Amino acid sequence: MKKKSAILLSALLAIGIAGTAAAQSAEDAIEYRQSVFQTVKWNMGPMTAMAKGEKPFDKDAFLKHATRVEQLSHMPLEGFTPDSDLGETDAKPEVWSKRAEFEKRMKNWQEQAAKLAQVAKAGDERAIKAQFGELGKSCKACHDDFRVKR
Ligand code: ASC
Repeated sequence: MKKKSAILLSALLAIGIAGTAAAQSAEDAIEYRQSVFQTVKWNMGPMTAMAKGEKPFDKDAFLKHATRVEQLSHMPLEGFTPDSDLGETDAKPEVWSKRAEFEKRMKNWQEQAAKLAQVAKAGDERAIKAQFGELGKSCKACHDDFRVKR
C-alpha cells in the first residue's frame, strides 16, 4: 500500500511538472508579469492611502506591504520574454528595443523597494513616507517610457 501510494504520487508529480514545463508560452509570460504587477498594485494601495493620510499610519501594516513589494520587485523581469512583445500587453516595443535602459529602470525600482523595506523596518514615519515617494517615482519612471498610456 505504501509503495503503491508512492508510485501514484510520483506519477502525479511527473504529470504536473511536464504540464508546467509545456505551458511557457508568450501568453503565459504576459499573464505572469501582469499578475505580479497586479499583486504589487494591491500592496501599493494601503501604503499610498497611509502616505496620503487617507488611512492612519500603521507601522506593521506598512512593513508587511513594503516587504512584499520588495520581494515582488524581483519577479516581473523574467516575464518580459523575447516573444512576448505582441498580444494583450501594455508593454511598449521599447521594452525590447531599449532593453538596457528598461533593465536599468527595473533595477532602480528594485533598489528603491529594498530601501523602503529597510526604512520600514526601522519604523520612522517621516523617513518611510519620504522613501515611499522615491519608490513611486521609480514606478513612474518606467511607466512613462515603457508602458502604453491608458
Ligand atoms: C502605485 C501604482 C502605480 C505607481 C505609480 C507611481 O501605487 O499602482 O502604478 O504607484 O502611480 O507613480
